[in-house]
Amino acid sequence: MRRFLIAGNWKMHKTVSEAIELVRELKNLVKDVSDRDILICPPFTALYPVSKELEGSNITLGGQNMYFEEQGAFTGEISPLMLKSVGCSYVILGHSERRHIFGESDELINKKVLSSINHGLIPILCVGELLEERENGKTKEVVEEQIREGLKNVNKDAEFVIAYEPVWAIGTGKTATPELAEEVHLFIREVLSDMFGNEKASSVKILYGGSVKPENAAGLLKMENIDGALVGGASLKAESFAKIVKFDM
Ligand code: G2H
Repeated sequence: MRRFLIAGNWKMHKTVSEAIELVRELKNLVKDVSDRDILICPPFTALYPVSKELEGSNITLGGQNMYFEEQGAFTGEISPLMLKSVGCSYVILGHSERRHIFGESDELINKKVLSSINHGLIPILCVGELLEERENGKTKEVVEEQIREGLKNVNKDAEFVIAYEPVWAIGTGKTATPELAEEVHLFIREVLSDMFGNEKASSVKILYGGSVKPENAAGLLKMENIDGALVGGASLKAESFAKIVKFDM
């Protein structure tokens, strides 16, 4: 059985004091949740203070990105060792904003995925098609390539999470319908099965991301192959994120 994972991607939001305020409120709202995993991914500057706030809580911490090297002359980058040192157990990799605003390639993302695993972090590999690709019937082709390239040389015993985020649904208020999302999630599981075998494929969590809100979360999460959500905008308020975490099955 796969446990649900509800992850908040704060993107470039929240100063340290705002982050602490949000996390204090959230901690309290979700303190009784024990049957699903909760993750928040604040910006780098807030990770350490937030990790102190999270001590002893049921919320885990993740980074929104990292570079694949441990250290060195890479101005502006953050390494897996640094994420570990501030209490992260997950890292989001290949988010569409990294791919499309910062030009990250599948090859670079694959290096990051391998490095995160080698350093004991669980990567959340994000994949998803552009509107134009969907309209041209290329959704599966695009997603399959991102999965195969992103997970190249990944050992079958490694823990990783996939997040399907159709780019046209990110921050736009347009959510994929549960049926539409499920179709791609099922396809992703088939690709994983081909790469790693059935048993592994059925144990991998596949999250949906793209304008997930309290109003649409339950509909998406009741689909068989949707194992959680990667939430952007709605994770910036404790109340709305807590509502998504506590969706009714
Ligand atoms: C997709 C998502 C979180 P939002 O990027 O990764 O953001 O929920 O704001 O669409």
